[in-house]
Amino acid sequence: MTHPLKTALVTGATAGFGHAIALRLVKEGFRVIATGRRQERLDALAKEAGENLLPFKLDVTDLAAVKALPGSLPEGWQQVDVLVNNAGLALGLEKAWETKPSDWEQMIATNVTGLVEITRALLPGMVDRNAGHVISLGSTAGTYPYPGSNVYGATKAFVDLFMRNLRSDLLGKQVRATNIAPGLCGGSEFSQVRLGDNQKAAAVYEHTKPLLPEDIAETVAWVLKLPPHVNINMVEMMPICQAAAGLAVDRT
Ligand code: NDP
Ligand code: 8X3
Repeated sequence: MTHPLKTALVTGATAGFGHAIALRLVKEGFRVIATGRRQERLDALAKEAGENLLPFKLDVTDLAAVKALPGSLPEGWQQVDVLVNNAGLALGLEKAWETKPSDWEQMIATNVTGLVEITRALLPGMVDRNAGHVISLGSTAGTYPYPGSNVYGATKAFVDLFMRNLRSDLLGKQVRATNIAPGLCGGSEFSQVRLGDNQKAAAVYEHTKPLLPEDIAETVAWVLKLPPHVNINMVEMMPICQAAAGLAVDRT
């Protein structure tokens, strides 16, 4: 059965960008499948958003659960028109040779493997219906290197080219693909997760006015709202207090 409202599935909707995107899309008139690992957060979000939001526990690194989509969704929610690949994380800021192998593995499993497998699960339906939109959260870290970004930045560079390559495969189809690549953004749990320390996380945003999750949600709403013949391939966004500030030279 098709539903008059479009359905969006947002990964990582229990915090930060995903939470703001899920709420914004409900406001924009979508039915939203909000996913993440923390059930109590999903339940709270469902209470806040009302009947057009379905909380659905999903760990994107659980490949059996990801591959079971969309058939594992409740009846009436299986036609996903918009996929927002937002779930992701950075772990640590150590130099490459000092990092924990498990941190690299988790970033790759979440930001790369989870993202491509959920896309593989939901894209065929969009192609069959010849309508849909895949939006992924990349990062400025996928374009500009910085010390300690090593595998995190590389996963986001992967997202950029994966989305561009999707566009190539989708040529001739009415399915859109967009990479949204923000820079410094506060108001989420990103730095707590990365640094494992609330004080260190707060210091990242000291004396700055970073982007906020609502700015990302606004951008998602904008790319979705454009006429169907318009595809935004990539959006790179930074707060005004941030810029790429040149190459470094070792003068020791
Ligand atoms: P948060 O840490 O606030 O949110 C991350 C979300 O991802 C949470 O909802 C978390 O939910 C979910 N998540 C993490 N691992 C998994 C998993 N294995 N399965 C399902 N969900 C998972 O971070 P942000 O909102 O800041 O980041 C969102 C995205 O934007 C990420 O991809 C990040 O890399 C990217 N980004 C962030 C920037 C920033 O400065 N904040 C800038 C540029 C890009 P749960 O723990 O409940 O599973
Ligand atoms: C998050 C932005 O600069 O911390 O992707 O890598 S940054």
